Amino acid sequence: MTEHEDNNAEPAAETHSEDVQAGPTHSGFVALIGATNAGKSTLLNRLVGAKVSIVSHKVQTTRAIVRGIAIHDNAQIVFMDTPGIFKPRRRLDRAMVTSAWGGAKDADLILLLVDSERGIRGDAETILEGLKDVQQPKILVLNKIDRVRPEDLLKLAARANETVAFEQTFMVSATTGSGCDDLMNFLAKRLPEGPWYYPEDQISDLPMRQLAAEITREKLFLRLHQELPYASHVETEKWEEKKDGSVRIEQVIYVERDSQKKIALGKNGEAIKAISTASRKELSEILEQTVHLFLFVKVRENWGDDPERFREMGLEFPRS
Ligand SMILES: Nc1nc2c(ncn2[C@@H]2O[C@H](COP(=O)(O)OP(=O)(O)OP(=O)(O)O)[C@@H](O)[C@H]2O)c(=O)[nH]1
Ligand SMILES: [Mg+2]
Repeated sequence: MTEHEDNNAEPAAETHSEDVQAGPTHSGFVALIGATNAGKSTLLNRLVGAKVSIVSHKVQTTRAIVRGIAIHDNAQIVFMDTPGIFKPRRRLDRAMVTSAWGGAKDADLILLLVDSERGIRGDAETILEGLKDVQQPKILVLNKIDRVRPEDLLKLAARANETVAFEQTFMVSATTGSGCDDLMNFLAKRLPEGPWYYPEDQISDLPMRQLAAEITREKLFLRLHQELPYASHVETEKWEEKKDGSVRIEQVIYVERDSQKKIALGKNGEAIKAISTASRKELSEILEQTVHLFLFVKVRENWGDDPERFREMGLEFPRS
């Protein structure tokens, strides 16, 4: 951090406070990587100050890179939320993990997020090892500090820093916001000087149609269990702005088998109704307009091997 401290070395006597604020802009891409469920999407939303990426208690919620844009002091920080890294089995898994590492390699800075309650084992350990070969500056972020004792945090920080040369270690709680200001202050200074990449009021690069599909997928992850969330995929098919200021949105939930369709619909359509209500409510809040949401469940065997679905999600289609 020391090489950046001279940014403050302005000739104070001649500088008005507005001039200091107007100083050089900083900008850059910051990848959030980590094991699945570490809290990457929760932290992204916290740092951006808006819901940009969906969150659930289940693993493998995020499937493709989602950019969330924050402005802090003179810096525009473009966070890249990535899918959690885990041992892939299906084609979709492989695409998700490739996308996560790709995100890291495209970033100016990498934040490794660790669930401090879970510690460094399994996937987190594999990622730590993998980070040794990544060139960019790396920052360690221990998340979920609301769930652990301080002495355990210190042990965890020491253990991670033994393996990878992290520039800094931060301890945060994405849900309470604790430690997040320090992290933002650091990032704003640490990113290189340069013009902003996005207009000032833009908070995400995800088109509304896709965010809307993601919101429905989140409700589905929260409501349905076992293999179903992983066997399903949501697409927005129709988006019609009405004269009365409301919007009609039609979405399709793709599942792989007829038996899954039955579960997604639920007894007397209860499951789909609950998903639809929850999604519509949140979409109305985000869009600030009345939303008429229509969900259809369709069986599409092997959607997980269909290149078109991957393109739709913003993922590369793995050849094998
Ligand atoms: N107690 C606590 N829970 C947290 C914190 N951050 C995230 N969580 C919870 O951890 C779970 C996973 O959060 P996500 O943000 O979806 O995790 P992720 O790393 O994006 O997961 P994937 O997209 O599946 O890789 C959710 O239930 C969050 O509410 C935190 O700081 N404290
Ligand atoms: Mg996520």
